[in-house]
Order: sequence, then C-alpha cells, then structure tokens
Amino acid sequence: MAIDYTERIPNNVDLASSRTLQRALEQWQPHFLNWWKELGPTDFEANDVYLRTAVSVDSKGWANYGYVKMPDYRWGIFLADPEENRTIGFGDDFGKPVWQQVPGEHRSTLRRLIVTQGDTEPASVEQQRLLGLTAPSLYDLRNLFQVNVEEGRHLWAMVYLLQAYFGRDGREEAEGLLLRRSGSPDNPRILATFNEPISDWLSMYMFTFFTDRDGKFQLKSFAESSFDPLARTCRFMLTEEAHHMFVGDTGIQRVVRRTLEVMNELGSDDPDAIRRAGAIDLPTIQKYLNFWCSSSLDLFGADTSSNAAAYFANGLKGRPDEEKFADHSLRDAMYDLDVFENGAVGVQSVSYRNALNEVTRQEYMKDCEKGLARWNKWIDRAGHAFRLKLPHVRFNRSIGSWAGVPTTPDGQPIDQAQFESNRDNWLPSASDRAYIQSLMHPVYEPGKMAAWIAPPEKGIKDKPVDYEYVRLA
Ligand code: BYC
Repeated sequence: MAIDYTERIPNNVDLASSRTLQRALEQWQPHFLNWWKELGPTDFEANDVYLRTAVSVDSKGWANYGYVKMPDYRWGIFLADPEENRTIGFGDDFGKPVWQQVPGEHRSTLRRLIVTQGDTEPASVEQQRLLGLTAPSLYDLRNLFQVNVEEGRHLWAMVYLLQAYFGRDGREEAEGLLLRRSGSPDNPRILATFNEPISDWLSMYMFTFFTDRDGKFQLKSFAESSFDPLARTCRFMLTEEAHHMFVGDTGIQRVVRRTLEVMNELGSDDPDAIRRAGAIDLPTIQKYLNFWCSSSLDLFGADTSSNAAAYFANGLKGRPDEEKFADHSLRDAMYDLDVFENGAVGVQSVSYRNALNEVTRQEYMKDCEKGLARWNKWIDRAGHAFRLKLPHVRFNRSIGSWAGVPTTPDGQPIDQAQFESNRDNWLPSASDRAYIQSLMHPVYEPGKMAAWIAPPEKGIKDKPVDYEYVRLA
C-alpha cells in the first residue's frame, strides 16, 4: 500500500479506517513534537536540511531527497508489504500461520521487547543532541540530522505497535518512551549504552558503527517474528538503518585516512607529534573502538539466557536471517560457551536455545570485522604496521558471565590490579577524552573539513561534497 502523505500522520497502514487508533496517535503526536523540540538536535530547527524522506516502502522508490526543516519532517508509520501466507519460521510452532494479533500468553513479553527496542530510538537522539554545534563539516551535520529524524521515525514505528496492539498498557508505554531520559539518574533509558554521553564526533562514528549495528542484528531478529506487524515494521526500519552504519563506517575511515596523511607529512607515528598536528593518533582510535565495541556487545544480553530461549521457542524473536540455518527448532542442539572458571577460561556445553544471545553476538563480531578489514587496508596501503583490532568479547563487559571479569583486550583473564594499571592504555583516558574534545569545533563552510578528518569520497545522492547540505543563513 502506498504511503498517504495527505494525512496528518503519513502512513501505509490505512490509519483512516481505524478512528480510535488514529485519535490515539494524534494525541501522542504533539507530545512527540514537544519532546523533539526539547531533546532533539539543539539550535537547528529553523534551518533547511537536505534530507531523505520515505515515499514508498519498496526497494526502489522509497527515498525522496529535498530541503526540509527538521520539525516539519513527515514522521509516520510505514510497514514493509505483507508476505502472503507467511508462516512461522522457527521455534515450537514452526510452519503454523504467523499472527496478525498478539496472543494473550505472549502479550507482556512482546510489549517489553517492543518497549526496549523503542526506548533506544529517542535515547540515541538525546545522546547526540549537542553534536550539531561541533560538526566537522556541513556534510556530517546533515548526516547527523538524517540519522536523528530516522531514529525519531523508528520511535513512531514502535509506538504504532504499542498503540495498535496493546490497548491501554500500550498507550501508557508510548508516553513512557517520551519520559525516560538518556543519562538521567532518576529515570534513565533502559539499556546501559544508551545512557553513555556522545559528546564528540569520534564517539558518534563509533556509536553508529557499533551500536547501530546491534540495532541491525536486533531488528533482523524481530524481522523473523511470528507477530507479523512487528516483523513488517522491522523489515522497513532495516532499510533506514543501513545509512546509520554507513555514517559510522565511513566516518571512522575518514578519521583514519586523515591520520595517515598527517603521519605521512610528519614521517612519524609518534602520537604526540600527530596530536600536535591536530589529528587523532591510531592508538587513541583503538581505545575508542575498544570502549564502544565492548559496550555494544552488552546489548546482546547475557550469554546464557532463559529469556532468549523462551523468545525463540515461542516464535517471538528469531535469529538474524533464520532461513540460512538448517535447524529451525534447536530443541536438542548444544553450544560450547566460554566461561570463567577458577580464574581461567573454561568451556561449558549449554542448550543452544539458551545460548542464542551469544550466537547472535558472535555473528555481530564477524560483521564488525568487515569494517576493520577496510580501515586496515588504508593503513596497510600507507605502509604502516599498526592494525586496528576488535576487542575480545570477554573484554570490559558489564552483562553476562564475563561481566566484571578483568581481561586484556585479547580476552585473557588478568587480575584487577593489572587491569587498572593498563586501563588508560586500553580505554579512553581522561586526557584522551580532553584531547578529542579539544578538536570539536564546527566547520560550516560548504566543502571544508575539520583538520582531524578527511573529506568523504563522494557527496549525498548525486550532490558534490561542497553542496550546501544545511542552509545556515
Ligand atoms: N543493559 O536474559 P538476558 C538500536 C537485562 S539497538 C541493561 O540476557 P534478554 C539502536 C535484561 O533486561 C537495538 N540491562 O536478557 C541503535 C534482563 O533483565 P530482567 C535495541 C540488560 O532479554 C542505535 C537481564 O539483564 N533493541 O536499535 O535475553 C541507535 C537478563 O538478561 C542488558 C533491542 O535491544 C543491557 N545491555 O536480552 C538507535 C531489542 N542486557 O528480565 C537504536 C529488544 C540484558 O532480569 N531487547 N539486560 O529484569 C531484547 O531483545 C532484549 O531485551 C536484550 C536482552 C537482547 C536487550
């Protein structure tokens, strides 16, 4: 069904035919806009931004580019087209028809999952709220705002599900999504990573590379759900998510390229000399990478989880790309899990269903590796031996059996004192953070870049890099 933009809430779910739902969403809409004004990107409300807006949900024609003022962005409800006769693809009810309504027995679990997913979307907008004040270029400023408006739309996606399928509880949860605050001591966002401040652009690129990639994997798991409206919503969200990871992937690549240029000009890899030249030395990039990767690994949940097993058994949440696996029931399968035993790494065989968070986490690491291989190719071509590395899944964890176990970035258990004496070599130190912060000054002249980042290889859509992506006048 085509997206109807004549409606107050653009949608492709025939909202007009359900007056009660339409009214509920129209009541929520001004609350969302107030939240956006208060906690969305600061200072740029009146500026034209070159944004894409969804015009249809098919793979070809869904993006339309043009200048929009952010508060006028057409947030709405877009579901991927239904798949005829879709059946459940995993778990105990494999092969039965998918659900168009929420089964009573899964209501509270599904609501909790949708709320957890929904909570991350406004959280990320809040985390990135001040970054527009220090963008390294107009191109980056525009990308930030593109990501922000789409996270806003992803919130709409979850709020639609809550309002349409969960009655009064759903309406209350929809309000709650606008009330929690990233980083608030009293009413924080649900998952820890979404309470971390993102006050510099290196963190922004790390977040969009690592944390948005968790989003990709979680959305892919929901895209398999037996609750068909959730699956369809997530399938469409995934098309938007790809751009967010692109921002992170190319952002880090551009920082690395600029560092290599400076290393080449100086004929040195001395971090102090590189910093004096205004670029970011590779060891500091590695520390930011260690921090954001390990924090994002926590988002997959505990490595053995009866919750994950139940989500799978009941058909609520599958594995990303479930069809690529041979066994969709996993009733008897086992998984060998690394555990911490007597101060060393041991192996425990657990039911595969219970290990599903870990299975997805390992797939995620493989996906992250591809980015590192690309960045390392730049370093290699520039003739340097340094290589960026993913930290081990055991490093610096706060969730799961490795939570609080001190290890090296390679995952070898060590004692706490050793960890503490190396902490500043492995994770951003106060002085690293102060240095990165000192680089954060806005560069708003079309085509110009901050001194610590290389220009992108091309512009947005078919526009040149020096296009006026945000009109500041
Ligand atoms: N922080 O059995 P477990 C995105 C809790 S990102 C705090 O492993 P489960 C985006 C857990 O709630 C994708 N608490 O839990 C990216 C549980 O609590 P209870 C977001 C945590 O359910 C960038 C207990 O620990 N989407 O879209 O298997 C920008 C036991 O854990 C954490 C989703 O997360 C944590 N990290 O797995 C914008 C999908 N981890 O029950 C957007 C929805 C676990 O003991 N969420 N706990 O009180 C889920 O599927 C699951 O809730 C989780 C956790 C995978 C997160």
